[in-house]
Amino acid sequence: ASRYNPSEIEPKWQQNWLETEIDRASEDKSKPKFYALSMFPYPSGNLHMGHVRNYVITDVMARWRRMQGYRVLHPMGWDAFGLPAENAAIDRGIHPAQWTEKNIQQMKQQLQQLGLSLDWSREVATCSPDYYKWTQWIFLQFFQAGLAYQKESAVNWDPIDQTVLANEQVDGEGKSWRSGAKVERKLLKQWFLKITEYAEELLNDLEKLPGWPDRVKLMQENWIGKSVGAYLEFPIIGIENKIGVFTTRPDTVYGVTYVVLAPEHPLTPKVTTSDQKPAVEAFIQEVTNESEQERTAEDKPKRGIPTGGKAINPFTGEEIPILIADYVLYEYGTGAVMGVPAHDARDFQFATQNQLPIKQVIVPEGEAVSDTLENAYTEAGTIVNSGQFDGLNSVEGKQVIIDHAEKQGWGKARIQYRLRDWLISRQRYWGAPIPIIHCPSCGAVPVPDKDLPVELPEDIEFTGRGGSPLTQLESWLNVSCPSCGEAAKRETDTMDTFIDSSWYFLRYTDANNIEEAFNQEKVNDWMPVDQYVGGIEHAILHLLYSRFFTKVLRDRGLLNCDEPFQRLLTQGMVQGMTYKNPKTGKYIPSQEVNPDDPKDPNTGDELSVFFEKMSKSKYNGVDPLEVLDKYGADTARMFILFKAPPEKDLEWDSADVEGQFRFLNKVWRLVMEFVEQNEVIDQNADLSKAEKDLRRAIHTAIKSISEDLAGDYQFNTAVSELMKLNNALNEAKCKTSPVYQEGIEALVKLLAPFAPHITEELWHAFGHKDSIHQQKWLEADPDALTVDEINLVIQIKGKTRGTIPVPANASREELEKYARESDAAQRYLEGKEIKKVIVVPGKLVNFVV
Ligand code: ANZ
Ligand code: ZN
Repeated sequence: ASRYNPSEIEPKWQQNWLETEIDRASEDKSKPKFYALSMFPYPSGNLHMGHVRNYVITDVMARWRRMQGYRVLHPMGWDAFGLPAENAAIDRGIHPAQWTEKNIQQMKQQLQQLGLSLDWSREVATCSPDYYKWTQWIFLQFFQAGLAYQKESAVNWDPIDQTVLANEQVDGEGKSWRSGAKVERKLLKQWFLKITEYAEELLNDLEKLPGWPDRVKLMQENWIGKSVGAYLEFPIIGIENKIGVFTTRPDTVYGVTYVVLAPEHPLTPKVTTSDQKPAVEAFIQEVTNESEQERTAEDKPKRGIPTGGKAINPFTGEEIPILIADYVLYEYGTGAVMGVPAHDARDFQFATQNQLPIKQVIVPEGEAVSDTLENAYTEAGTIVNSGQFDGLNSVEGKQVIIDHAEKQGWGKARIQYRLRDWLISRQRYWGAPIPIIHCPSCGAVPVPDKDLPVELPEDIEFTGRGGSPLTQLESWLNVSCPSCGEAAKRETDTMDTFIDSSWYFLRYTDANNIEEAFNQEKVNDWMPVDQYVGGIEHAILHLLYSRFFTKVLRDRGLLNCDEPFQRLLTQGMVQGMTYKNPKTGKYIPSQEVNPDDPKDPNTGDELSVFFEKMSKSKYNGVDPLEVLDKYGADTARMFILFKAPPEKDLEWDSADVEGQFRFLNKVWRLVMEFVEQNEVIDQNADLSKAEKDLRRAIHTAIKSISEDLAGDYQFNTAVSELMKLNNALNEAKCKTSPVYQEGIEALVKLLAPFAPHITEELWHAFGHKDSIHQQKWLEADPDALTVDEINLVIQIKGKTRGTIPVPANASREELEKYARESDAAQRYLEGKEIKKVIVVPGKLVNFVV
């Protein structure tokens, strides 16, 4: 018989599928649609195991749905703008477009080796002008809707290279990746998208996503960060302005003993007295260079100083000091807080450090005010020391106090979100140019649709110095204003690459449209994505931005769905065996380690051995290409699917890879033996017991595998079922029966979504001319599942003495009769008196003697 040779059959079928375009999304509207989507890759040049896992998972879903009779959209593309291409240009002088194109070709070829059923006719690359024309057009949709605006915002500035740096280009010590200079913060006018306008809907609609992991929804909820409370105003002594604060605890307003401004708050210089001025200015210098993380770290002492200014608490009429402090963020709420040290942990720490008074206004129900407060009391309780509000429960008191404030003109109820507007400006070359022209008389003017795309100029020198290359190319920069015709300048910022990926799933529905971003009918036909698969690292930003885009485009009348991704699967990580020297902290490449006695080859130290996410720096990666070369794609797929449920981490284990290769070899031999003997004798008589047993095994496999796929995609148990079926066929005593043929064909069909190449080859070996991947998925026959015989256990005084086959539907009486007649009973009961007979239907009969 022929040998299973993946290196021969896999390329053959891959070629065949490409040529016959078998994976093109069908437009046959009589079929239900299924949109299966993997998060598209950044074209780094090489596929890693995380990609492989992601795409194989989606591919099984897509193939299975096709066999079930769906028309399936399963596309692929490239998230192709971004920093690495520009870094390559700076470091190696290769143009970002060339670098990217080369990587795409290489990775596409690698992807094709996996046997993925992708519709390549819809391939998109976000860096192609055909694509970013529409990215720009969509930006202008936002602009026209008032959802894109400019504002001053801080960037990382490299003072040596005179250029803006992305966060990734600033190291842990705040130094530039290239020049090593200490990075500064600099204010620049930049573009923002008003995602905050959709905060409430983005939060509420999480409820419409039962097919998303709870963990991801919770992360989004926290990111949006809704807080309910009040806006209150504190008059300032001696000047007209008031300090507005946002508080979630209006019930504590009588306990305010000071107010704090963020150092960069515009009122800071106004309230600062002349004697405090030098100290305040020095302090501002210091904190504005710190990152938000540094400023709000919980374990860090809260630093602040008085401004000398004073405010009035409108509720009490008391004079309170105004301070500035690093823990108050300018970007959140109003950039000012009312300090209530008795009831807020941060305020308590701050007041204690700065000798500010602490005044209790909430006590636990039924308790008195305590003399010394060791810590802030942050729970609910009874309001005290608060004039007319004394005695109220603090939770109910909130609204009462807000109502009072509103009546007096001191404030009102307010909802606050953590979510901030999305800063989309990047001072880089390799991104979609923001299609705006700045005119001295007209201001920011959109580039007219007919002039889109604003293409990236090609003849550019990449030095990494002197700002974005776009700011240096006069010929590109200088244009006339589309509105008045005067000399004007192009916007030189490009868009955050997260914009490109916020709508690519819409483009796939109509990827070759040159008239529109997408046709409405097509987008409404395919959307929403039925199943999205990707890494948990995108749980927040990418998914939130995509949801935001979908809602805005819906509100512009361009599509009609509220949520882009119906179901989401976040696949687990692929982990590799990792060797680390615990003394030096160094990772050791596995090739240098003897697995039976793991020692550091340099120092001789005993190594610690564990599984960790594969990464270059840990030398624990497995190259997908090596596995494909050695075993082929089908084995790699089977291993990945079998080793762990898709959402769990997966430990790479070469012995298990080998195991799957052996399994596929067994399937190959079994099927080929059948094909070569090719004698099926149709007796046309009642099925024998062996045939019935085999039929049951076949239909049990169909049922279980279908359920494993339909539920939570439990591929691992589905593969176990396939192995069981293979064993049942192997051991079957009826190899010339039509039932055996049924079983062999079922095995091949059920295996098809998992191992597409070997099954295609075997299917053709049966003599078929069409593709296995266009066959109908099998349905379990309920009749075949019924068990008609069971093994009844015979016990004497609880001890098992034998088993006998009996009809599965036998009654209690019949069971007892069969049992009494059995050899075992006859032998052990001889001459004994039976005191009691216990019958457990379906299981056993126990004689008590
Ligand atoms: C007085 C108060 C008393 C507060 C109390 C809390 C407890 P979340 O839930 O995160 O929205 N705050 C407001 N703006 C701030 C800013 N820009 N920087 C730092 N802190 C700020 O938190 C809202 C609370 O955080 C607000 O309620 C305010 O402190 C503080 F017993 O006001 B609270
Ligand atoms: Zn103009």
